[in-house]
Amino acid sequence: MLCRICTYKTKKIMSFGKQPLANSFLNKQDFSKELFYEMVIAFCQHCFTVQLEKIPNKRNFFNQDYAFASQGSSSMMDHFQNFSKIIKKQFKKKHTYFIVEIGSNDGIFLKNFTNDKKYTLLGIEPASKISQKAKNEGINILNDFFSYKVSKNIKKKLGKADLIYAANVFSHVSNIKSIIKGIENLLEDDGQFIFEVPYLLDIIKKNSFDQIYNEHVYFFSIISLINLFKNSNLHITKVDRLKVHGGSIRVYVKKKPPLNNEKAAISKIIKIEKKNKLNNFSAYKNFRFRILDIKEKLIKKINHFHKNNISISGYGATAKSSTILNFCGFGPQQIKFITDNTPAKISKYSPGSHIPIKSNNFFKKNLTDIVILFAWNHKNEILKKEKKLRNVKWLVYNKRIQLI
Ligand code: JHZ
Repeated sequence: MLCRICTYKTKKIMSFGKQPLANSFLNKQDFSKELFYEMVIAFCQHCFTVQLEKIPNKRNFFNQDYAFASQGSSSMMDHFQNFSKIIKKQFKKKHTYFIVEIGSNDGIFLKNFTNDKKYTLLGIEPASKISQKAKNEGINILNDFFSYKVSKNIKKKLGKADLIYAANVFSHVSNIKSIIKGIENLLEDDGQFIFEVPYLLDIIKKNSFDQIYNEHVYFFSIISLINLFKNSNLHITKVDRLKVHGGSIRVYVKKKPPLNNEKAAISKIIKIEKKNKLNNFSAYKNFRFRILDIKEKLIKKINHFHKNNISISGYGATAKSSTILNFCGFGPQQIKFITDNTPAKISKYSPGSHIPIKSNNFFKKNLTDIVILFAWNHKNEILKKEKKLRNVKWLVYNKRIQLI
């Protein structure tokens, strides 16, 4: 395929076989209508972007029925509240500030600004049901996808934005150039575009290949992001590494080029990326090898448990679990159920693998010998919450298959 960023021919890394839409939880009667596609990742040797090959149309999944709700995790609530404090400290000079969030989900970030009139808020969120929670908090929500066209309408009605924020959204959109054009158009000259995405270096180092699913079109390194912004009037001025989602980056983008000290800090990160060969196909060839190795070991382990009547459930019906379950071919024979605290997921079935999703109450009443921690990125929060369950063995699988 041709690279979506620079149009050079990409090199295939590997296929994960037929995969469903990661967040499309189903009712039994819809099993036969389920949509599958072949999930392939590729690397561009010219701009160094890792990306999915063909993906289904985003309107098939980022729609009114989209199930993921950010406020299901208290540590993520803390994360966004802490970031809002950083922004509030910066926003001291003017009387009013206009904050736009692309992909505002249930309002987890914007709700931190609602009690101060100096902030004008706008969330842009195509998942209308999930966005209702934000609307209930009085946040102005536009149920649409952000694009250049949408940016023009917003600018006309509300003016230019001081902050455009996008958490776990920027790597989700294949038409990323329209997003960048829209940001350039909507952003104040001294404004900032700040985004957070899972960091490719962490994915490679921690072997967290289950971050690969239909919603994540791109897997960014700083080297690739520099190439992405090259043809725009936007510049990366700062990068923070974050612990969330197994390792993410928060990238600060401005209309002004970075200062010398900012440039030096970015160069340091690029040096680390080059040391880890993120600009070289060899890193991805090794990644593929490790993924296939874990797959084989995980299948062996789960089949061993199954044969020996050791019962298994899952914790967190994450988007990530969809990749693992369908890649390994697991179903309700091996994994009895997955527990999740999201009302829109409970009583439905997992995409492709058709494992029942159950409440936390059900989980506690039907404890299994082994619990696969599909929400491994929330490990501390979950183990703390469930610390009374002494006989349960938690299984994690990315780098090494381990019982904890
Ligand atoms: P979590 C989603 O991925 C999709 P997922 C998306 N593409 C993305 O980029 C990331 O988020 C940011 C549940 N849970 O955060 C809630 C409990 O049941 O790993 C969630 O369904 N009990 C936008 O789905 C799931 O686990 C708990 O105590 O991989 C966690 O999903 C906790 C803490 C969570 O994201």
